[in-house]
Amino acid sequence: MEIINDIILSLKKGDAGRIMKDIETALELGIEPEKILKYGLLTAINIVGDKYKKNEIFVPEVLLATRAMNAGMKVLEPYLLADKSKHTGRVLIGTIKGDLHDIGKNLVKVTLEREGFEVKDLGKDVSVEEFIRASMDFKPHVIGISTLLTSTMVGLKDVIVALDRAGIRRKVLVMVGGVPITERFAMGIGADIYAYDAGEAASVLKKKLDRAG
Ligand code: B1M
Repeated sequence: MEIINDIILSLKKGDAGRIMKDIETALELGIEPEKILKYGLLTAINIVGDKYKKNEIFVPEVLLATRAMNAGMKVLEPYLLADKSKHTGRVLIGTIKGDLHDIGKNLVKVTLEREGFEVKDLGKDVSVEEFIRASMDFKPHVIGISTLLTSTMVGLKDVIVALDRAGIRRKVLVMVGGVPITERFAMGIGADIYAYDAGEAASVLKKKLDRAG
């Protein structure tokens, strides 16, 4: 579809103004918001990721693409959100200290909110202490920790150890995810849930919390 290609092109160019208009047009044409996200924004950011990996583009271009992604998400988000009155549970989420990647974490947040979870987002570069403090205040059913860098993976375990020391580990489920994380790694550090992507995060949490009553 032409408008989807326009969205991909605008994101690749990092044109935030253009992408907002493209998304409005796509919505006016009656394209489902989920399709705009999947075939437009996510396809485009993955293309950007591949080019970055192959050194065909560099950090400034990725930053522009990120800005466009965020601008697009701002337009799309209200259409992705469903009725928030059906609370399924409380989730505290953040990207671990040292890691500034938040696009995927934001997507997990929106997807969980869509499914009725109340989500408190601590943002990116979140320290172990911030996770513990917020857990005590917000009393989440689930703590979600994201990371995209291999160098910050160890921080996920630090949060789990600190939760244990603070005496709250058994009161919460810990979910981890992000590009370098595997099921094996997640279980190895003592997490309860590994989710490959936002959709899986929502479906696994729904099942787990239903079972917990
Ligand atoms: Co960075 N970066 N980056 N980057 N960046 C990666 C991650 C990298 C894989 C690129 C590469 O080399 N191929 C590489 C990491 C290599 C590694 O550690 N093994 C990398 C690097 C090296 C770096 C820098 C070190 C580069 C530099 O400065 N030399 C630097 C680090 C800065 C820092 O964090 N301290 C850096 C910087 C940046 C930008 C700031 C330019 C920008 C981030 C902007 C932002 O997020 N606000 C950026 C970007 C955009 C990327 C890539 C290109 C795209 C990431 C993305 O947003 N994907 C990325 C390459 C790639 O991943 N292909 C790359 C789209 C997003 C929807 O997917 O985040 O995977 P993703 O999230 C998915 C799943 O992973 C999962 O669900 C999400 C949605 O379905 N998921 C969870 C994520 N979190 C979850 C949590 C859960 C459950 C599921 O539960 C809690």
